[in-house]
Amino acid sequence: MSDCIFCKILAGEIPCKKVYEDEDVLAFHDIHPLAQVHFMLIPKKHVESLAHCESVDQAILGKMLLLAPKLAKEQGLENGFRTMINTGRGGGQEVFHLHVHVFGGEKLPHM
Ligand code: IU
Repeated sequence: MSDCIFCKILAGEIPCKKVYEDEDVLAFHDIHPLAQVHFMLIPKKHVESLAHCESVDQAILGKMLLLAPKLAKEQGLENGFRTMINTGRGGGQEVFHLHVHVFGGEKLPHM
């Protein structure tokens, strides 16, 4: 998707602070962190949102969720972390390329 900011990050056209990369997934620190540690996992395949995922995307969704605790631990989040997937404008999504937020560090407020 030529006008997608995360596809541009994937293409190396926009720099990012990389956390992890493999053939399917990229993880990088959020440019406007909302917690001491705040990074995102995105699929390399452009999928607009969780609501646009289909059964063919099951493996990549599972992969991102299984990577989240591993990467969180590597980022020093030994005591836990929070994941968030904003979906659609009503869900607060601003970048329309599926992403899983991971937050942690200081104790997060309950919500
Ligand atoms: P949201 O779930 O769509 O609201 O989250 C998008 C996030 O992408 C948001 O936290 C931004 O700070 C973040 N982000 C980024 O890390 N790098 C960018 O170039 C842009 C947004 I644009």
